[in-house]
Amino acid sequence: MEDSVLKRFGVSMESSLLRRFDELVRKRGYENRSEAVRDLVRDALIQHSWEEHEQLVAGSLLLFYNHHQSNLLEEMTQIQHQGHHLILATTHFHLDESSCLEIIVVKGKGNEIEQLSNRLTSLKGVDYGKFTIAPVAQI
Ligand code: NI
Repeated sequence: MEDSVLKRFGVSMESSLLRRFDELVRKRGYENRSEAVRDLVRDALIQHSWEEHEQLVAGSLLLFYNHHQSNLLEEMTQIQHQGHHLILATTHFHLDESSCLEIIVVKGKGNEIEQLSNRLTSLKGVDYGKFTIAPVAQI
C-alpha cells in the first residue's frame, strides 16, 4: 500500500537543537530519531486539523510571562474579555518575583480557540505558550 511505504527526507538543524532533540529521543525511549519525528508530526497534524475547523474542542492554554513587561497584563485582560465566551476558567500562579504562569481553560470552535491562542501567545513578554486541545465530541 502506497501509504505505508516509508520515504526518507533530510532535515537540517542547529547542532545545539539536535543535541537536545537526541536527549528527548533517549528519554522518551524512542528507537531512533525517525520514530520520534513521526510522532511529533502526527501530533502536530492532529492539533492542526482541529484548529482549522468549526469542531467543538476543549483544552488548555499555558502562558509563561514576565509581569513587568509594560502593557502585557492590560492587553492580556482585554483579549480574554473579548474571548470570554471561549474561556471557562483562568488561573494565575506567581512563580517568582517576576515570572507568572497563567492557565486558561477553553472550550469552543477550534478555529476561534486557535485565534484566541495565537493572539495571547504572540504578545510581547510572553516567553512560552503551550496550547493543547482535543475534540469534545465527534461530529
Ligand atoms: Ni504573577
